Amino acid sequence: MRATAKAHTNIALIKYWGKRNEELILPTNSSLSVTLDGFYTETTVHFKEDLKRDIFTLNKEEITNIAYDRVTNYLDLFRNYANKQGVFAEVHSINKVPTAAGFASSASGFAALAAASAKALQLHLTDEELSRFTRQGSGSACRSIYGGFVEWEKGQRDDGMDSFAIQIAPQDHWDIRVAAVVLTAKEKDVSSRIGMKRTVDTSVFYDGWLESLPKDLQEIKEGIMACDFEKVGAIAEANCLKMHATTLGAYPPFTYWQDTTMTVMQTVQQLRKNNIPAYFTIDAGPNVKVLYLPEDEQRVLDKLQNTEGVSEVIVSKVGNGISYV
Ligand code: 2P0
Repeated sequence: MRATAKAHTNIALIKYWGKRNEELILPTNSSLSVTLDGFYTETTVHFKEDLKRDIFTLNKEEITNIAYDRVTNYLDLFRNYANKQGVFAEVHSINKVPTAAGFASSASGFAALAAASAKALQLHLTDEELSRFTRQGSGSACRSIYGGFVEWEKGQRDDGMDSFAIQIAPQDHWDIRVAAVVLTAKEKDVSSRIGMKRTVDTSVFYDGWLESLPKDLQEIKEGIMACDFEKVGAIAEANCLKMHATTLGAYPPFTYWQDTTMTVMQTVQQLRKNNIPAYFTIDAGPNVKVLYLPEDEQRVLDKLQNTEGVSEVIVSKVGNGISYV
C-alpha cells in the first residue's frame, strides 16, 4: 500500500476563474493549460494499518497546520472509495516549485498526491477518473494529470462526473517556452480561492468574462493544433487581461498586480514592437509568465532580466504528465 508519483505544475492559457460548486470544485468555465517541465512535486503515500493518524511532510518538514487538514481531508476521499476507512497514511512530498515564482504548487501537489494515493490503494483508475479525483483537491490540479496541452471541461452535471481534464495535444506536439518572471514582490493578500469567490459573487464584469470564454477556448485550440504561436499568444494574453479585469469589478475591488507587474507587461509588448513574438499571462498573483518560441530565447531573456523590479527569470519547456517512481 505504498506508491510514489511525480506531477508537474501547469500554466493556464484560458483561465479557470470561478466555481459553481465549492465543495466538489466544479468550475463555471472550461479552461486550458500547458504542463511545464521545470516545476514538479514528487509524493510518496504509504497507507499503514498501525498508524493512528495521517502524517504529512513537505520538503522533509512535518506539517501540522491548515495544509495538513487539507491533505488528510483529501485522503478521506480515497479511503471512502477504497473502503479503507480508518487506515491512515504517511505522506512525504518534495516540492520543486519555487513558491517565489508564483506557480500554484497546489496543482502539482494535488496531482501527485492523488496519483500516489490511487496507486497505493491499487484503484486502477483511468486518467479521466484520476483527473476527477484530483479536481476535488484543487481545481487547476486536474489538468496536471497530463502532459502537453490540456483542457479541463467544466461539465454540466451537478455531481461532477463529467468535469475532468483531457489532453488535446501531447508534449512533443509543439516546443514553446514559458519564462516565469519573479518580481521583488510581497505576499499576496487575496488567495485565489477567496478571490474567485468574491468575483463570482460580486463582480459586475463576471457575465462578460463568461460570455467571452467559449470563443477564446475554441480559437486557442485551433491555434494550438496549427502551432500558430501569434494566435495562441494573443488569445492567452487577452484572456488573462479579462480575468484580471473581473477583480476590479468585484466588491470590495482588488487586483493581483503591482507596479512591477505592469512594467513586465510593457516589456513584453515592447518585444513585440521589435518583432519578437512574446506574450504574457498572469495568475492570481503579481508575477508574470512570458510565452515565447525557442529561437527567441536569448533575446527574450536578456530583455526580461534587464527589466526593473525583476529578481529572477526561470525558464520551462512543455512538460509531461503523471509518472510513477
Ligand atoms: C488557473 N488559477 O486556471 C487559474 C488562473 C489562478 C488563476 O486555478 O480553489 O488553486 O483549489 O480550485 O486551482 C488557482 O486556483 O483553486 C487557479 P482551487 P486553484 O490556473
